[in-house]
Amino acid sequence: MDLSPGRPGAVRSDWTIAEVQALHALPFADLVFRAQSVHRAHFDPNQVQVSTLLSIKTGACPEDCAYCPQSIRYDTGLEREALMEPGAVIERARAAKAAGATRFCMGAAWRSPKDRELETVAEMVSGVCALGLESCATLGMLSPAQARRLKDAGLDYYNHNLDTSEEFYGEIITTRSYQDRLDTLAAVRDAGIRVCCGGILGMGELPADRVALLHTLATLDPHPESVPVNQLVQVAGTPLAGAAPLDPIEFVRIIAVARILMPRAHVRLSAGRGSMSDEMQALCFLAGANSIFYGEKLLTTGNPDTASDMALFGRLGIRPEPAAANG
Ligand code: SAM
Ligand code: DTB
Ligand code: SF4
Repeated sequence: MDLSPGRPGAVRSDWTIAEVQALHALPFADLVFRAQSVHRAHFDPNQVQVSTLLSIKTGACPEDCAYCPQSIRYDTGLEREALMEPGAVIERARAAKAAGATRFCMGAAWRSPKDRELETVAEMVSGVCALGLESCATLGMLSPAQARRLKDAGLDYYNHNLDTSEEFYGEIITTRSYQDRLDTLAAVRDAGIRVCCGGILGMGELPADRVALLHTLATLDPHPESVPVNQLVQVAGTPLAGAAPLDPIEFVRIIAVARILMPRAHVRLSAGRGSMSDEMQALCFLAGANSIFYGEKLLTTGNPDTASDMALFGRLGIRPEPAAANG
């Protein structure tokens, strides 16, 4: 494929909303063919990156994200847990590596970390990197100095999702703004940490909100290195429990459009795989998804077991992607 500027598959940050809408509206076969063509120009189509998640601090979060079982405002029956000890986290990372993960992502139910807490996370990050794993953290909002501290500890990726369009954001979260999210993303980028940023589908948003989210992500310059596309995991007690389920074909379309817009990003088929058929996951890989969360648990909810994921990889001829060198 010709990757020179202006050709399909070239990396651009000047996408217009009209272009994103037009991709989203393509006949399904045309869209998936184009996404797979872009995918093949940049990646081995038979390799998928595998990340394992661990909740290092669980529940009692002051934010009001309507999807989240960890918000203190909703009674979801979740047991709160204090920040883990670094040694215990590193043991879990070792086990994830032994099971075949190449990246270890640590998530904390914070609005933003206190500096003392960040020091403990920095110790975890160094320990994870020393195992030869890629490290990722998601801790809420960061100041520029906090982002630099994590970079010094060796952090490879920071996950911070925009979740939906700016227009719909206020329907989902009232305790922070879209601009707060963009500010943290800029701090992470400026610190030299790779950016993992995506969203959640199936929260009652309109197709135009999904298009707008992709447009925002694809006009970041540079693009996020990693784009998680989550399907809402409905948790009883959260305001979004009972939301109308998303059409699976629409989910695959969003994966395909993300792949075309951000050709070099790893597009992660993230939360929600537990309720997807093998055939739907295969369609997502065909549409350009090339990363998954691997391990029986996401943060607080379930994920397919590792044996069934390896069996699915086997049936599809997919190999786990080797770890990139740290740094
Ligand atoms: N507290 C930090 C924050 O919100 O940035 C980090 C942890 S938070 C749990 C990380 C991400 O998990 C959220 O941005 C959201 O995209 C995703 N998430 C949370 N609950 C979810 C759910 N029920 N279904 C799908 N994704 C979810
Ligand atoms: C992301 O985009 N999805 C992950 C990760 N980043 C941190 C989290 C999914 C959480 C699903 C609900 C739960 O298990 O608590
Ligand atoms: Fe807190 Fe993050 Fe959950 Fe929002 S998504 S309630 S910030 S843990």
